[in-house]
Amino acid sequence: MNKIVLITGATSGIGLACARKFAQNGDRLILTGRNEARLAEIRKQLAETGADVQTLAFDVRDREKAQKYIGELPAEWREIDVLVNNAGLALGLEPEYEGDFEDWDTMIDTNIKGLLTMTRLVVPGMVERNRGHIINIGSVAGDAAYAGGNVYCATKAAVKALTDGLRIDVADTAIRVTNLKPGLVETNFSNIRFHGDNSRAANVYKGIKPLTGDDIADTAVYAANAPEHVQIAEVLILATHQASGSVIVRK
Ligand code: NDP
Ligand code: 8X3
Repeated sequence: MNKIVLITGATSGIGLACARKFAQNGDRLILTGRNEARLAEIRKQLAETGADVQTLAFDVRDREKAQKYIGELPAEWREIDVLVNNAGLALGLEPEYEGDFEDWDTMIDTNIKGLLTMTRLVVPGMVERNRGHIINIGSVAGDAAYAGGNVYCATKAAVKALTDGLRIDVADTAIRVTNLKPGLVETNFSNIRFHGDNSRAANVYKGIKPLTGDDIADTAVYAANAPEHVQIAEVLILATHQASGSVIVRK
């Protein structure tokens, strides 16, 4: 059945790939991100393929704006079936004792508090309708810390705890809750992590064939379309030559 899917951070990488795959699946999309011009461009491209797309430009850290935008959705867009909590980032790879306070705040405010805000705003409607699916983009980084990953890993461990907690809290409803945990995915992620140092970012994917946003989006669409009695609770997706957050074999 054709669903309404809200994706945070849909302007790039995994979020954009999810937008394209859900659109191919015939779903209606609410795409969010901070970059309004980029959102408009994506909306236009998807509309040309026949997709029905709404865009909302806001920062997930801005609780007031998030509340206003979600609250003001027109009636025909209010019944969100799938929430993909994807917006997130890593900043820095320093040892914990040398980390940057501002980077820490940005990661915690986006990856944890932004995800919580969106969950708090969207899930009550799902509970009321006894229908819905929350797909949180966690990470292999949430399973075990790696060198320099400290605060980023902690935010993704929090995503795991919040996803598990939400699954418990809605277990008496028909709502499903999924934690999708990618490993190395080549997106804008490392450029952001290294504050625009593109050659350092490129090194992250040297000697290994990384995952793509599409690889992750395929699983998100699969989980959202599984039979109603099937809850894909958690999926760890790694590149073939990656065994964990810190074991990567480069050739
Ligand atoms: P990208 O940098 O390519 O995309 C990140 C997206 O998040 C962008 O659309 C960006 O949009 C959005 N975003 C960032 N901060 C905010 C904010 N404050 N408010 C709203 N939107 C925001 O990276 P990925 O696609 O790789 O990352 C997506 C998710 O996947 C993240 O949660 C990341 O932690 C996770 N992940 C990534 C992995 C990887 O190896 N790439 C592996 C495991 C998990 P805009 O700038 O327009 O706001
Ligand atoms: C992103 C994956 O392990 O490269 O969450 O930080 S990792």
